[in-house]
Amino acid sequence: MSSLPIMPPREALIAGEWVATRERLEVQAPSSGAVIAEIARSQSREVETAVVAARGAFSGELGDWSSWSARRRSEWLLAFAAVIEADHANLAALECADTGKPMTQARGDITACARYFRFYGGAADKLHGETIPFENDFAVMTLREPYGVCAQIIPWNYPAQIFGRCVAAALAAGNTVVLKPAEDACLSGLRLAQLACEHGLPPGVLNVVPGLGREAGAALAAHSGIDHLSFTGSPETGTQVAQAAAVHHVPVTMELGGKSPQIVFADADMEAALEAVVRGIVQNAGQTCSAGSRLLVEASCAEAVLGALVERFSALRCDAGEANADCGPLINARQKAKLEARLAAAVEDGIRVAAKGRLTESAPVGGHFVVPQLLTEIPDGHEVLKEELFGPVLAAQTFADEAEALRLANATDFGLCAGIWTRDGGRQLRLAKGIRSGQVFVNNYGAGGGIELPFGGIGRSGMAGRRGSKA
Ligand code: TXE
Repeated sequence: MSSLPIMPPREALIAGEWVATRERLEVQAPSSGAVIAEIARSQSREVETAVVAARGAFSGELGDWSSWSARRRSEWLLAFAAVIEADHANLAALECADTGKPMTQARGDITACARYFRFYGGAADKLHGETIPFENDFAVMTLREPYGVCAQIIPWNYPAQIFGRCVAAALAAGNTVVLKPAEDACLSGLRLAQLACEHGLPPGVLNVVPGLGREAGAALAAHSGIDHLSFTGSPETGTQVAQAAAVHHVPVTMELGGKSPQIVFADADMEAALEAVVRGIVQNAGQTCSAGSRLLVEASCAEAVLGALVERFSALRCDAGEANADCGPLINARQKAKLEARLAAAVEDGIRVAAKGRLTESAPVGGHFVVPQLLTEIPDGHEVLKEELFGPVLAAQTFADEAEALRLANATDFGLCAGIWTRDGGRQLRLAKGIRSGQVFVNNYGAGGGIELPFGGIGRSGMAGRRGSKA
């Protein structure tokens, strides 16, 4: 295994100072189970001072952020993208150690994080209002104004990317931020915050309160001093967070996961489809909100497609992130136990594990590994077709015709992403319109959505707005 990267301060960042907490949380490497760091365990006290600092920075009582013009914010964000790129190897090593994801994916995530800062840096001085024709003696205009203090609660699956997506967008518009990273993976976020301070971001503009969801997260969601709340995580926690924010009429943006279908017709470019179907579920060990976790395959080609997938799944290898195999571990023992229990129940219900990948011999013993698996012969309406398993597990079904494909695609409360694989142009358009989903890809599948594309879902996948793009 490679040596550990440069560690950032593991404290809370409040008003530009690193503040130690009495209680600490251990951070485990998912690849080995070894403790690699201790981080601050922020409580409502730290959240309170962080919100006060963010308010001070926004109002102009702390630092000079409120006097920064849109152009100056733009220049800072663009320059910060270059700072991230200069620290790329270190940030990627931190992300790989902290999340267990294969190194190539960790590197891609840091590149994406820098691109978010570059994209929103470019947008910062282009957020125009409108003029509205009205009665002759009126000149009517709309002003695009910042919310103020933005609370951001982010998960552990793509910590650096989601940091970029949330923080860069908020700063571009002139907001200040209190960020609650996930207790399971917050090292890249702390390093990014450290770099931002060193790079001249005024105190209080970005505050970070590492800690537990039920403590720091709950205190932040319930705080009356925030002006907007953005949450990425499970639907269940999302409900609690949205209820807490509603008490103070704080607007929320919720990104809550998915059960996204990849629909393969017999006329598809099979090589491209198979490649994307495997990548769409194995990437990040399936711990991706937009993972293509369901396969719908046309009955007339099902034997050939499933046969090819059995071969591909059997060839997949799991190992520590640093070993850069096809698939890394799950984030923690709890997620692994939850997934294994669901898989055992599925087998008891008669579902067939048609293929499994393998753990390499060099994989560390204490890692939270679950090998990639292909499930077939699934009864209609079974839990594995409806619930987010959040692991490298693909649930396959067949369909007879386009109407059945549409019915099955929509047979879930989630609606985040979908992939349609067919050369038939009419069918592409009909299905793209008919599928209840925030994004639909045709002959492609882009888990993660892309920086420039509006990303977000409907139903249980989330509400109130999109991430990425200028949406
Ligand atoms: O998520 P939580 P968990 C889904 C995925 C996974 C499941 C559970 O299906 O299996 O969620 O993962 C903070 N008040 N996704 O338990 O609880 C927490 O500290 C305020 C989908 O890790 O939603 C973390 O920062 N905050 C997903 C964040 O919420 C609270 C990404 C997410 O944790 C809180 C991750 C509370 N009461 C999991 N409780 C996606 N959409 O990509 C927890 N948190």
